[in-house]
Amino acid sequence: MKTVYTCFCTEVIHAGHLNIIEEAHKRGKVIVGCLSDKALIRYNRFPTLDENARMELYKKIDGVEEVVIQRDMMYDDVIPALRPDFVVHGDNWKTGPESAIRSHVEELLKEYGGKLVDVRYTENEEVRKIDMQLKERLAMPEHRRRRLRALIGMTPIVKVMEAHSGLTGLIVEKCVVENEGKLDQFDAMWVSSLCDSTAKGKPDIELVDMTSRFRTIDDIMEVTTKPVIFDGDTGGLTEHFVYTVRTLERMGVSAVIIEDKTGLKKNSLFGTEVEQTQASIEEFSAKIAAGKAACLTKDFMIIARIESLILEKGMDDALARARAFVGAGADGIMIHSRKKDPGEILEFCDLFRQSDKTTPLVVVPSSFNTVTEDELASHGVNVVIYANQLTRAAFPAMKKTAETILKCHRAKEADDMLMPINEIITLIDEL
Ligand code: SPV
Ligand code: MG
Repeated sequence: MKTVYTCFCTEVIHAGHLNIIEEAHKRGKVIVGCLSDKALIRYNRFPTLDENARMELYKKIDGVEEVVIQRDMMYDDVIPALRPDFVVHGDNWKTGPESAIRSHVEELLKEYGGKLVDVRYTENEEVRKIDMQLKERLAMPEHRRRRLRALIGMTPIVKVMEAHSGLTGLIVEKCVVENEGKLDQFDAMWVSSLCDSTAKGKPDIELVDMTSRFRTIDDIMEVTTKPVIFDGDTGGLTEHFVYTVRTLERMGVSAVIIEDKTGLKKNSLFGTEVEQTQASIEEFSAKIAAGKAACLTKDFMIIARIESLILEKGMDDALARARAFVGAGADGIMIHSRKKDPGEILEFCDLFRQSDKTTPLVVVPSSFNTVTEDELASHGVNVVIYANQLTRAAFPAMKKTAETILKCHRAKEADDMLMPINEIITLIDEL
């Protein structure tokens, strides 16, 4: 009896999957691989049913002989171990980043004469609707909010990219790349005060009010499913912060990061070039504790951001604050620096981890940008935030286009630098 392998990620079995099983069954004994949660989040949607529940679902399909877990998105674990005569997959993986997986599977099969069967992808109204419903489920506040904590437990480092509008949110949501034989994507979005303010042509001094900041979050959430981390600046008055926490939590935001500054906040990347005052440990601890007391779920995180290194107050001060803020209930610590060298950040992480192995650590490598995700993870960092790169990419491109049109008295010369019109009009999916 020949063996046929097919890998599933789905949480709902529809006509497309049944067709694949039928095609597989014609060729022999069917083994379904359930792609593990850890592998799934690197290139597909976050599962709302975990791998155990999905395995149970697949076992119930008629014609399925066996269900195994597949931990490697590239099939390196399952194919050499099972040596199936056939691998069956929908032909949708012939294009886009997934084609890298298909090519790799072909190579693996070639080694012992196994065959790849591409089954025509089922496109119909039912399949489209199910797909849409699964996506919508992830966007619901309950599902979205809890995913940041889940991701911290699932992946060596959670990768977060800034978003300040529906469009930038879509870029973070949909960008999947193939690199070094693997697929990858961002895990979550950062609603930066710097970028939100800059998009409105305003300075980053807590001038853009909370109602407007919430509106930005809503624009992003409307068109995405990934978790959101909100840059809450200083958190404002404690009496106001508790309301902010409630609103963010209800919206489905996963975390707010507040920084231990007081008075007129300026952007940290100015460092000591501008007047900035750090809040006392007692004052900031009280704000964290009040915020935690206002939370209605265990999912929502309040992360304390420490400005001691930015304000040149030293490592001991940063560590003392970190311990105090965790003691006050902070669900994570963000440590910031504007040095080009990541040395002081890595030193902080190593020292912090000596006595605290579990509290999530967050860093924002805007200045110390040579440091890699692997390096950060090896020093105990759990979340990396790319805080402003999309804004900084768009601004020079827009400026150059405006200048080119002014110089040429027409748009033709600028057009060569631009996205084609037919791409922009199809960029946004319609319901
Ligand atoms: C932001 O993105 O607004 C931040 C990070 O707070 S930083 O600009 O580095 O202070
Ligand atoms: Mg900020």
